[in-house]
This record gives sequence, C-alpha cells and structure tokens, in this order.
Amino acid sequence: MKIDALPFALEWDPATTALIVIDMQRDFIEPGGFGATLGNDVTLLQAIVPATARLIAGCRAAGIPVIHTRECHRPDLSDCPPAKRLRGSPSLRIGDAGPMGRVLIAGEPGAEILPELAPVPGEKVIDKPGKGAFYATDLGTHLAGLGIRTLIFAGVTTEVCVQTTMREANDRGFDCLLAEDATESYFPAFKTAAIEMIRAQGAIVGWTAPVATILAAVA
Ligand code: TIU
Repeated sequence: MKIDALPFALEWDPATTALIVIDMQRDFIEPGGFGATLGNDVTLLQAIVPATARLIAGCRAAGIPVIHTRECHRPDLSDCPPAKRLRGSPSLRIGDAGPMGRVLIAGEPGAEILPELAPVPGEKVIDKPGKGAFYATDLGTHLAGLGIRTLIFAGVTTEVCVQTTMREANDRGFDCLLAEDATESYFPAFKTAAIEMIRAQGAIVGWTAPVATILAAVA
C-alpha cells in the first residue's frame, strides 16, 4: 500500500506499522509545567490535540498499535543528568514543586498524558529520560517483538523529542512518517524547518503527510 506523503509516496503495510505519540503531557501543553518553566508559550501546542486524537482513533480502529511516550524522571532524579537539570535559568528546575506537582517527575500530575489523548488499556506507555524515545528505554525491543517496520509519529515538540526519536528510528531501519498537523513546536519556524529537513534529500530522515491523508490510507 502507498500513502500520498512527501517527498514521495511511502510504501507501507498496516500490519507492520505502529503509531508513536510523543510526550503529549500536561508538563508541555498546560501552563505551570516544564515547557512553561523554560519560558515557552505552551498554548500554541494545544491546537494539535483534536487532530492527534483523530489520528489515534483511526489507528486504533485499524488495529495499528498505539505507543505513547512521556518524558519524565524518577522521583529520586537518579535518571536525570545534572547537566539537564542545572542547565539554563528555568523558573523551576526538574524535580522542583510546581502547580502540577514536581516538574517532569513520573507519577506527578504534570507528567500525565492529556486526558483527551490518554492511553487505553493494553497500549504501551514508555517513560523516557531523554529527548529520544529509544535512549534508556525498551522501545526497540518492543517494536522488534511486534515486527514493526514503519512508524507514524505525532506529538511534541517537533524539533526536539519528535525529531530526535525519528532520527533514532531512521538509524534503526524504520521508515518514519510524521503527521504534519499532529505535531507542534513552541517555535513555528522550527516546526517548518524540521519538517523540511526530515523530508529533504529524498526523505533523508522520513516522510510527512497531513492527518487526513494518513487516516484515508489507514481506513
Ligand atoms: N523543550 C522542548 O521543546 N521539548 C522538550 O523539552 N521535550 C519534548 O520535546 N518532548
């Protein structure tokens, strides 16, 4: 089968495809969380929630596995490098107490996935300490167990955790497709640039397509 993607049609098989939804957590999308502590306008990210929900629903209906990731750290911060926690001058550092609990800590309200996009029973949820979802997680083993060869990507932020994970996946031999309107950045110019650099040079990192195009192919 083919998806009408850019820079050219993507050949794929729904039986060996999974959807990865990256870090659609309150900490990145609601005021008072990690994204806001870094000085970002988090409201920009809220716009992709409906399209992301449609993509998740369409994949579920087609039997395509949905995998969710959460960027977060253990309460004792043993998996948070000091270089990450101490960098810059955020209003609150990772592990500090904020309005949604301790910033970017597993089990705290801010680390939870938005209720509209919440995993359903049986869906894999991967807590990751890095920007890439393969680093220090069992994602690679999980995908190998499922026989997955193609990955559809959604989530935030486009040029940070989404692009890092796509690059990791590309090096591991997966064909990667980014859902253009189910991903967002705090910096619109970075989203545009990330999408262009992903599909440049003959899909050097992967493909991109709108959610409606992906859903038409999945249905
Ligand atoms: N800051 C930023 O743009 N992103 C992150 O820190 N993590 C993710 O992208 N999930």
